[in-house]
Amino acid sequence: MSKIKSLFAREIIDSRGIPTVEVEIELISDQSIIASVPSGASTGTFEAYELRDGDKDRYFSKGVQNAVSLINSEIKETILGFDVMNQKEIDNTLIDLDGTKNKKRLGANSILAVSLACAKAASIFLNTPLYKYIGGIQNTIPTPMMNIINGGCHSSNSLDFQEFMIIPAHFKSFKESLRAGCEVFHSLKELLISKNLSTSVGDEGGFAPEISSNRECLDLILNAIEKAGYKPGKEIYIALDVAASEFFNKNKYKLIGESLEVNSDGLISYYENLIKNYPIISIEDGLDENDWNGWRALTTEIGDKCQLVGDDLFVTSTERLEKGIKNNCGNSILIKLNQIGTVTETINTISLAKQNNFNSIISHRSGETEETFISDFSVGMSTGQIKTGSLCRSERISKYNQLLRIEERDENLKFSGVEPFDKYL
Ligand code: 2PG
Ligand code: MG
Repeated sequence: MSKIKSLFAREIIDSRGIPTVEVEIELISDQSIIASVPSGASTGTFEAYELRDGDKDRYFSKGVQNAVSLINSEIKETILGFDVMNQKEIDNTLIDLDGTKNKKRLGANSILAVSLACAKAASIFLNTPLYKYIGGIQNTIPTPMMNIINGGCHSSNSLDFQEFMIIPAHFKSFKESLRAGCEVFHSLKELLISKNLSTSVGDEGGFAPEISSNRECLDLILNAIEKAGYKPGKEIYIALDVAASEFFNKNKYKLIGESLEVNSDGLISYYENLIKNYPIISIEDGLDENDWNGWRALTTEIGDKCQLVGDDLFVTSTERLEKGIKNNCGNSILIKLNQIGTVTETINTISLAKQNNFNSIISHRSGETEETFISDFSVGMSTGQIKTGSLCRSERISKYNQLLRIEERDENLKFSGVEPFDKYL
């Protein structure tokens, strides 16, 4: 009864108006579900391949009709009749069918859409919430990282850093943490208005004011936290996604907004200074995706005081994470299902991180849909952290609202709160 009766893919659009893949699965039991995949802008070079049509006459080359037709032909023919309860078998079959190292033939977007749909279908078939189907018995609700100021390639302002986030950690529940985040977001809006700065938002719903200085941005956030009645560094922390690969060129980091051109050591000193002066407890992609020596130095210098997250560096791959662990590069990993392409491989990467005391943070992409898989996934995998954007725009809010529902329905779930950061405080 939990075997796949039919499978159908279509081209839909993401939150940026760019096409992405959606899959609909129907089981023999007549139950059906849909799942869709996200897409990034600041993609790491080593991510699994995202298949786009390249047809200049449609969506500026970004159509996904080829990916869709591969699902509706080859993939469908292969996995019709498979039992969705066998996620590993399905994922391994898809990986083998693709046959390339980085899923270049079928595209990670095609493969992941099917992989997600199968997991969702299994939970529907069992009449079990998705997070319970994915995870064990003792699950936690993640602490959110909320991106309230957008820079880098997610906005058109001149901020070098891509994301300025708040982490409302010292709260009893996700619900209270979310409320604090929203209140800070609104205070920040008022502050921006009072300074005649724009309150328009970037790709992930964070404000994108015409500011070029990182410190000015951090000061605004501190003010907004206080104005909302919270204590920065006590109740709410700050996190950055620098996305440094975006401004690394010929062994130099060029921070145009800051008029700064430095090597790895220079940038590490810059961070040391920042974390001394601001309650920053997490820095993501502080250095370039190939700067392993820099990452090792960064980790040696501040790895005991700050969560150092590899996103472009690790691309959710066990291979790259293993290299990082061996070489003392970073202490945490950002987890994006579409960087690797199947649910099974993503779970393997999270397990490797856990075994090695690395924190895992489940993450959205800058291009999202209404899909809320990552909310359930973060609870099911008990990662303790989720990064899913700002407090506006429905594709971001849908993830937070799903976490609210999960928390409300299951009183055994514990909010992770400050626990993931204990070791850095
Ligand atoms: C990141 C992500 C999500 P993108 O760099 O962490 O915030 O951005 O999806 O553009 O890679
Ligand atoms: Mg990132």
